[in-house]
Amino acid sequence: MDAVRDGRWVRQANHFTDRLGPPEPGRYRLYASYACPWAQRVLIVRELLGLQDLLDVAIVDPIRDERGWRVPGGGFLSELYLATDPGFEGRHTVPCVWDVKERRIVTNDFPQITLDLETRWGGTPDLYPKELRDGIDAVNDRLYHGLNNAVYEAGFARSQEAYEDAVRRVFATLDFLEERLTGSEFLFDRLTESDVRAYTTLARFDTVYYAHFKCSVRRLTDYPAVWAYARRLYAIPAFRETTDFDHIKRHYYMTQTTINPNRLVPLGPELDWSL
Ligand SMILES: N[C@@H](CCC(=O)N[C@@H](CS)C(=O)NCC(=O)O)C(=O)O
Repeated sequence: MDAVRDGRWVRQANHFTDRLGPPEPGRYRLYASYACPWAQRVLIVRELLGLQDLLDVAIVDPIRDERGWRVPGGGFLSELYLATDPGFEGRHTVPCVWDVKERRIVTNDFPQITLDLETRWGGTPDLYPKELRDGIDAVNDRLYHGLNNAVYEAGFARSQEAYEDAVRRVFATLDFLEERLTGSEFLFDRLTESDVRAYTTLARFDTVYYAHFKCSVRRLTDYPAVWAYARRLYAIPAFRETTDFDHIKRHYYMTQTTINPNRLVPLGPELDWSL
């Protein structure tokens, strides 16, 4: 389970960490939410690499209640977790990959799922090219601690100090991205895994993280290069078609009731994501 240490919110470790075997049509099913940035990464990569026929997808209901994520056809994601490990006590999270043949969750290790699709299942473009891997890993690490997870650390902080530390990291990372993307189309010389990881947080930034997680020093739209970059990615079908602002808003504002107890969903902001 997540922990709170000195007012800091600490995410639970990923519990199921087996690796995906070779692709086999009908064998693996991805459970994902359009609301969830970690799950959207996998949805984007699946489409970019054209793996739709090899990896089935089940999209969960955006509103989670005390029983957790509701899966299509009735039932809850927790049943799959408990079928795999009856003693599992953590949160039942998306994304996770269910092995239809062995009836078990293979992995909920979100950073590894996309890398496995890229390196073991293939397809083009190559989002994790060998010659760029060290650089991509370093940028991904920076993105995780300074942006992807830092917005959650800000939102769920239990002390002013922990909140401020997280928010400073968020805006330092946006400053870094602004500099890196000024004059560049992508974070590297082509589209890579790092762009997928950056995008899913940027897509939620002004709509959710700014208000709900109090990451409100500046808006994404105040960063000309980063905002143009986010819209450039949104223009790519794999990014756009897996971005559902309605699921995103209803999920965060209606499910995370410790920080939004009245479950009101804001009407704004009005944003024009077209290029
Ligand atoms: N697997 C990671 C990250 C994935 C994650 O946090 N997914 C969220 C949605 S964005 C989720 O499924 N939460 C379910 C819950 O908290 O019960 C974790 O355990 O923290």
